[in-house]
Amino acid sequence: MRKFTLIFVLLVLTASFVVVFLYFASSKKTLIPNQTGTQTSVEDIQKYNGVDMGPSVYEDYTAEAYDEALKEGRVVFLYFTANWCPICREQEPINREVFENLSKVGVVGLRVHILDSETTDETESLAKKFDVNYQHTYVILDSLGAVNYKYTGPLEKSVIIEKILDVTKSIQQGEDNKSDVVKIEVVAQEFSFTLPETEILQGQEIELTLKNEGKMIHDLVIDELGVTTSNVLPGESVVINFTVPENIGSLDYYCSIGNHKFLGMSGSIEVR
Ligand SMILES: [Cu+2]
Repeated sequence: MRKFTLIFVLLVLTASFVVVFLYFASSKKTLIPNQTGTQTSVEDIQKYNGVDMGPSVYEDYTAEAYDEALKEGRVVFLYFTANWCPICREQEPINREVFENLSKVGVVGLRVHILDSETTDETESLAKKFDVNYQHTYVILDSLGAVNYKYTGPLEKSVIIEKILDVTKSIQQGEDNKSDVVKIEVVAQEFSFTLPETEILQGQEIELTLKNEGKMIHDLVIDELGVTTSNVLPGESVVINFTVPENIGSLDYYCSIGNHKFLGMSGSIEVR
């Protein structure tokens, strides 16, 4: 009977050790920062390659840098940190890597010291303003200076990038809505172009879609603007963007494939 109890106790102890070991192994794993980033984030960054919102910086907080960022309507990334804190120390290279990846999105990143020897009255009052009571806290402000994201604890690189891009994206979309780009669809066939009866004005921004509804390859060239679409296969379309010059009365266009131009694929758009 005693032997049986002993074996039972040993079994329970072994099981507990296994459970405790597994718990620590798994929790340790989640704390290892993801250095590679996710596919979505990389794609998001690539989307911004064409839209240069200025360089991003990551530096120590100064009132001047902070005020200027707010005045310019920049997205502001605040990392509240303490020089004695091991988690902050681990996050620092991750934060720096984030900013290396965000070179064109114009984010101002500021390292704000709290609860340590480098804390100043200014950094302390900034922490109070955003109700930050602990180090290793992230605060992201939108272009109006409002808190868009706040988190205390370690964060993976991909998550930080995602949170920052969420804010810059909404700004970018807002700007896109403001500019009134005129969209025109031109249909190519053998052997003619069909244009909508849209009024084109000097100085206007145009987004032109060339849709090939024919059976041959076509393109569209506007010599005055140096605009040439790629070759468009039957059933496919291509989009080009250009601005109509101020000093122009018409835009001549044609298809440069074979002798299509002389078979009827040319014309002139009146500009007012
Ligand atoms: Cu053609």
